[in-house]
Amino acid sequence: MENFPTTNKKLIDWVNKMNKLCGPERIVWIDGSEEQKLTLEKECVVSGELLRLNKDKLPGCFLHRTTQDDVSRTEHLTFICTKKKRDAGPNNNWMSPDKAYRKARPIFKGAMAGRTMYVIPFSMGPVGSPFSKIGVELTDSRYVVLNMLIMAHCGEAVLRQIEKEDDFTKCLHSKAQLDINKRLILHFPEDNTIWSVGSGYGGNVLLGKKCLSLRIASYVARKEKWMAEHMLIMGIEEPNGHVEYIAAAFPSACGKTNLAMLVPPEGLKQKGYRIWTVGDDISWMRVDSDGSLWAVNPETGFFGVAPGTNSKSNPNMVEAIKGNTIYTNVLLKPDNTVWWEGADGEVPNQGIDWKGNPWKPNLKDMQGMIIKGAHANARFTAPIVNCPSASFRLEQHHGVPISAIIFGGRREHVAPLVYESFSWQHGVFVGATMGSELTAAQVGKIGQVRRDPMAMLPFCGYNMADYFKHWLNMGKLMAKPPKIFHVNWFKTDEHGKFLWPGFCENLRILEWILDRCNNKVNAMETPIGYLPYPFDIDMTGLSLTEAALEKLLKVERLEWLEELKGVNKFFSDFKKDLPKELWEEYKALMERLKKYGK
Ligand code: GTP
Ligand code: SPV
Ligand code: MN
Repeated sequence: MENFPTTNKKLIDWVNKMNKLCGPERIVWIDGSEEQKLTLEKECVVSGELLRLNKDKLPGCFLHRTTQDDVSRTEHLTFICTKKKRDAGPNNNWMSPDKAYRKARPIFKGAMAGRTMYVIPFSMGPVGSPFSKIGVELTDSRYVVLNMLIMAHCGEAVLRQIEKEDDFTKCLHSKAQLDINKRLILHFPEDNTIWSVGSGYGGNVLLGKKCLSLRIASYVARKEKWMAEHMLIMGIEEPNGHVEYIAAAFPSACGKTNLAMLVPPEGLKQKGYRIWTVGDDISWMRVDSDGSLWAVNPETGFFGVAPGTNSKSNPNMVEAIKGNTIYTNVLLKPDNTVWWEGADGEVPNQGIDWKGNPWKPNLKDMQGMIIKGAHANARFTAPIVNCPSASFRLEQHHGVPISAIIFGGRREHVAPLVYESFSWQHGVFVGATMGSELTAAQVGKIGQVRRDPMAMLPFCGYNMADYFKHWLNMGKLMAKPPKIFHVNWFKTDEHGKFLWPGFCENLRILEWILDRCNNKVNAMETPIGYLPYPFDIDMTGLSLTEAALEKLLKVERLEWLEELKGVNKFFSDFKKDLPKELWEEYKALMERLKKYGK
């Protein structure tokens, strides 16, 4: 038997069992040391898994290319495996645990032959915080190890914690043959287990992220009366030093990362705001003894979308990815730096594209389509501490108090720029009825609208009817629940152009939101909720026509009535399981709309 650096029987038995199944040549335990990391990087460069980037311009940075059919999460191959189908709900693909293990076992069988199996003990949340959860990921991918070292607390300290807690999520990953026909992302909430095979893409293989911190965590959170959400967390500091925190749920590639680290726009600068980034993707929240909702970000890194990231859209991120960053599926420039569509500077006149082919601008494929240098879902993995706006409260075991929860989708029409819900229950309805157009972050037809409640459709590890009930119940546990808002940065005019400039200018809307939380401004009552009076949004330094603002803040009765048809269909899928409060809200909204503007 191997010499294991732990005495925890559960861990030893499980590693031995998986070792037998996957048949690696050897086992290496990840200790979290710099030395081990450097060794792994060197091995990756030799094997070709990573390419070392320009040491002067991008120190400690690497480029990785995935296979061409492994560039985003594969939701159709992702399953929740509970004994009862009902517990997974209509929102998930379901397989019985027996069947799932039976299906995956032969794919894992001997899959690590000739490879090393890495054992990564990791903690989501600060090690030892009562709020944190521990996992151990077994993987045959060094790329996964190096990414996990950025995204979570890994190594020795976590092993010691496992000895105390005697509990952890069992996460097994093998890239196997990277065969999409033998790819499965399986969650067994009843066994506290995740099995992922046949992929090398972030969301499918960094098992601490979506798999543990959202799918498994949401399941656990309901039982333990807390919340695991697909939300950014940010602090907005006023000139007097007071910081207010908000959490916002937008679907994948809809602007969480951008908002979480925005730099105040010129026009608002003299007000002296400062933004603190706590997290850009996941928020774990619980009710504290003060009756408010407190949030922690369980991650230590960003796994962000590269295309569109530049000094104008996100200057803090541009700083954060200058060192110790892993780039995936971006364009390689001749000087060993990287580029993507919408990056700073000029378009390079040549390079190697994300597929590894020679590239130059305006190159077309067989169908006459322009070939992109970077994949639309190309990503970077960077430590949060690299970010100039990183919050000083990141490692605090207690988290930060949340004043407002914001939902938002990518909608050309229907949803106005911002509105406030009437109550917690109405806010839950607003979140539950969210819709968004598909992006490159998931496999599917880009642009198509789908309902994505609380931006959790792909990430809720159980029946969403129960999830909505849980949200309603959480509201009752709070003496001071956050107010709930909805935003839409993506409304377009008749030519399909965005009406709202977005990005840093979004602070103007956050300002209104906080003013509402602090009872500083009045608002207009409409059927869908409270909307701002145009004069309550600070427009200093922004040239936006009155007509555009009016359009952004318009509630289109007919569009909303049409929208409700989609909501009705979505709710009906949950049959009698859907909480009656949501149908009540649905009917009340319908009534208000019918009377509106008549
Ligand atoms: P995940 O990491 O997939 O969960 O996504 P995310 O929600 O963090 O998305 P991100 O911030 O990376 O947003 C990516 C896309 O949204 C890019 O194409 C941005 O250009 C675009 N985007 C972000 N903020 C805005 C905005 O305010 N207005 C507009 N029009 N586009 C935006
Ligand atoms: C998302 O798709 O919401 C992401 C990227 O944050 S991934 O980790 O791949 O899911
Ligand atoms: Mn995400």
